Amino acid sequence: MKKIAFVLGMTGQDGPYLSKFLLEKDYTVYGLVKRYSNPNLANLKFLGIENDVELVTGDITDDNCLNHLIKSIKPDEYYNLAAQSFVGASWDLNKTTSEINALGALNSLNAIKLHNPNTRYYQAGTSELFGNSGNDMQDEDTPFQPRSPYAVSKLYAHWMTINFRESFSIHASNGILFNHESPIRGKEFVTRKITDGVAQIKCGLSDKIILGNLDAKRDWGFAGDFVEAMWLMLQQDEPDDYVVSTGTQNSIHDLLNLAFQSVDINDWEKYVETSPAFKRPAELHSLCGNNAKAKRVLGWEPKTSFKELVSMMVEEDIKRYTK
Ligand code: NAP
Ligand code: G4F
Repeated sequence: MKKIAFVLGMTGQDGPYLSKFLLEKDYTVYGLVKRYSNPNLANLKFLGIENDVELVTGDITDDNCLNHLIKSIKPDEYYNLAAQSFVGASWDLNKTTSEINALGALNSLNAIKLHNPNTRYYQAGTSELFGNSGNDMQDEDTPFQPRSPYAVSKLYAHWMTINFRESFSIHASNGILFNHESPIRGKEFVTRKITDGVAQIKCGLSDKIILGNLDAKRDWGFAGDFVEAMWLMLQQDEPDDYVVSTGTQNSIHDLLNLAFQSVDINDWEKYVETSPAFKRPAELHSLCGNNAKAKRVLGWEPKTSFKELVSMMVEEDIKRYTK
């Protein structure tokens, strides 16, 4: 019998990469898509899987809808990747962010408990939980100090996942994922904003990129590598929580250097401006994940270097402007 996976967040970045990975493992993949007047399946099309997944209409904030879908799909594995995932927007959208990210996780866990308790649950957690921890590297034992409404909403989902595991024996795991990017990353996130901006500059379509805090440091990996760790968590006998990261850190200056270098521009400073409009009410300065547990228990390793990731993203953005 083919295994059935239900992926929420199907139109985003990770949903399509995870679905492609699961299809290659011969899963039947259902994907939740919100109702739109103009559906956006561009990311599924980019990976060539738009006709291989079963799309169902729904919304994670609608508990009736999830109850009905769990009853009818009866998934073996449920990947909750649905979110208002842009930290920068979460101050203005704090209620929406909480309804989707926090209560959406609760709706999911309740639907599983009530209608198919053997479904294994993956919660898309985040390194944003750590805040400005003060540690050089963060691991599963680092205390959480969330600094944005986004991070606070994900903290609720993190603990609710653990609560359902401990109270009702649901196989529910938290992936605490550090930043991961790809050519289908949303253009508001800093990596894609830069690679898209560099591509436009290279193609003569623009002459500047306007950014916020250039001193922030992140542990950036490739989404295509990270989705394997999500799947591996649900293959373990026991549910647990894992940091997933590359263990290397770069600054936005490093990102700019590599992105511009990949198109042979070495004097990038003249193309980059900063504006307070892209700064946040509370910044998170430095993140770098210790992935020892994921390596040891899951046997997971990141495969793509930061340099390869940035080149891949710039290359794809240039293709989009030169088609
Ligand atoms: P993304 O590109 O922003 O995708 C989010 C997805 O959630 C989209 O498909 C979006 O649909 C969907 N969604 C939003 N509101 C929904 C609702 N009410 N009901 C159902 N679906 C809804 O995010 P991502 O980068 O793929 O990340 C996947 C998950 O991992 C998110 O939970 C994110 O918070 C978490 N995470 C991401 C990273 C990272 O670096 N990428 C790191 C740690 C954790 P629409 O497009 O239709 O709005
Ligand atoms: O690319 P970002 O918007 O990603 P951020 O805030 O780290 O969040 C992403 O990763 C999290 C995991 O740690 C996920 F949970 C979350 O869903 C999302 O995927 O910003 C990265 C850094 C920040 O410090 C920001 O202030 O880049 C800085 N930055 C500087 N200029 C900018 C800009 N960020 C954006 N988006 N746009 C700018 O112009």
